[in-house]
Amino acid sequence: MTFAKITATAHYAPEQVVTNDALSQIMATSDEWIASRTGIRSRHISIDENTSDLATKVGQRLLEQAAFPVEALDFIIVATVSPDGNMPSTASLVQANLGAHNAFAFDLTAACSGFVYALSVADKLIASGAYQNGLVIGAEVLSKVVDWSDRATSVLFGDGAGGVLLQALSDEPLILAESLKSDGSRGMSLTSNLTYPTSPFSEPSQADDLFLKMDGRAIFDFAVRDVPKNILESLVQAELSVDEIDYFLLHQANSRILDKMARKIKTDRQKFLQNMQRYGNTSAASIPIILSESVADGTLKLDGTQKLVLTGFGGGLTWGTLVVKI
Ligand code: 4VN
Repeated sequence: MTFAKITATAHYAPEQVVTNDALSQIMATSDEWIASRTGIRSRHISIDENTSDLATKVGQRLLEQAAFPVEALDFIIVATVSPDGNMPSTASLVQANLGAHNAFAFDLTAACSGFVYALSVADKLIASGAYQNGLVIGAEVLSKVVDWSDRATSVLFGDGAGGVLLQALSDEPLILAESLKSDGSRGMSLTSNLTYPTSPFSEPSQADDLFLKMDGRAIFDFAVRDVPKNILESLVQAELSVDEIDYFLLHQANSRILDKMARKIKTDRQKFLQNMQRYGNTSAASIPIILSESVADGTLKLDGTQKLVLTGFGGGLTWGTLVVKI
């Protein structure tokens, strides 16, 4: 059996950096308020690039880095909650932009767990033997989805994209253990782009609710209660102790939440990589961005020696952990 291997990582964010101080010029907030509660100091905000543009940049960088021929791509998965539109999918736009004419392409919607879900799915596509090479990209332009009149949420999010090239060329599994979870019964505590039937045959009852809305307390409590349990269950499944994990790459929503999680799973907080201070919360893009940055700065090596925990959590509700050997 041939397993998937991550052969390249890449990320891209729009050039425009917006600091907390810049936000305090346009709404009643402050660097002190944002930084002390979330760890976020700045974020990238797109002026004119859409989600497919960010994802295409990542795709180009992945192919370039691995000197990989675009026609050999079998699939492209884009995890996003801020697609260019419903049709065509953002992944289809990326396929066209790259000229990946042999690849099938689709978006996967699992909010902040999107990259973790997508990497799990892609791993199975390759493990099945049916497909050999694919791109898994998380990409978001959340600045078009947040409610800029809501200072409680708009300061938390940012734009960016990251991804990996997967190739069937390993005799060892990439994913040592995994646990993907959903609880739709709690889904209304984090919503965006809710739409309702409004045809001439409907009684207009509810108005569309396009912008992002979050019950911060509910999501905070969910993250602290359900996610550490999920990480520990995955480690049990992998028959690994917390100490055998080199680094934990968790969704970059809030550094105080990561502090609490590190305490709950009894690990050194330094092993929780962190970059939300420069990106804010980029939902499905947060894990592939920090993965790519950490490979680029030499913290992580794609040489089969390091074990990582990748954990996403957010809208759906969705959460999930992959224990991977990269
Ligand atoms: C996962 C999480 C969050 C999130 C939840 C709450 C929160 C981020 C509430 C309290 C507030 C500071 C901000 Cl844990 C969001 C997502 C969506 O990607 C996923 N921040 N906060 C305060 O007053 O301290």
